[in-house]
Amino acid sequence: MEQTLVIFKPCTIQRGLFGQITDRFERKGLLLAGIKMLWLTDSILDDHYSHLKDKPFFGRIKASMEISPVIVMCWEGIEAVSVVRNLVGPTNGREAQSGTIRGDFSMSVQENIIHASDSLESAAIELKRFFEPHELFKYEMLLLSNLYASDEIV
Ligand code: IDP
Ligand code: MG
Repeated sequence: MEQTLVIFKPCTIQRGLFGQITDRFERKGLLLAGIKMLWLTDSILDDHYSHLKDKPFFGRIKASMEISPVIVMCWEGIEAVSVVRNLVGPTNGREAQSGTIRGDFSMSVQENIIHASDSLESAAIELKRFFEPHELFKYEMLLLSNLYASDEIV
């Protein structure tokens, strides 16, 4: 099973969308392996968004991510990284298709509701950035045979 990191951005906490967005992951059939609330700092964001450090809007993105605490989650499932990215939709909320989280809840490129890891490699790095091993829970999903065929479960 793959695991992926999701961050509920400050805009989502401020707008009171925690429940509605979490519902998307639960109803898809993903397993919640870890969750916590924390305040992001410049140094975490310098690592987390290092691919954007030369962009003129880098300072603005960091400021927007530090307005309120965020909620970080680890979601687990078969091909969870791409499944979650597809649930989230593309970066620009105005261009994201209806039915995706960004398409349904965002009008912005920056204030786009959540972060989700973009590959298995970045998921591993990002999960380590936000969770200690003991903060990620291994438990059986009792509905597994209702969610997957037996040959899909490895
Ligand atoms: P992603 O979140 O869809 O993976 P990235 O390119 O990794 O997109 O960018 C990280 C975050 O930086 C985006 O979610 C968005 O909040 C912000 N961002 C990216 N590009 C822009 C931009 O052109 N203007 C403003 N904010 C941006
Ligand atoms: Mg990204």
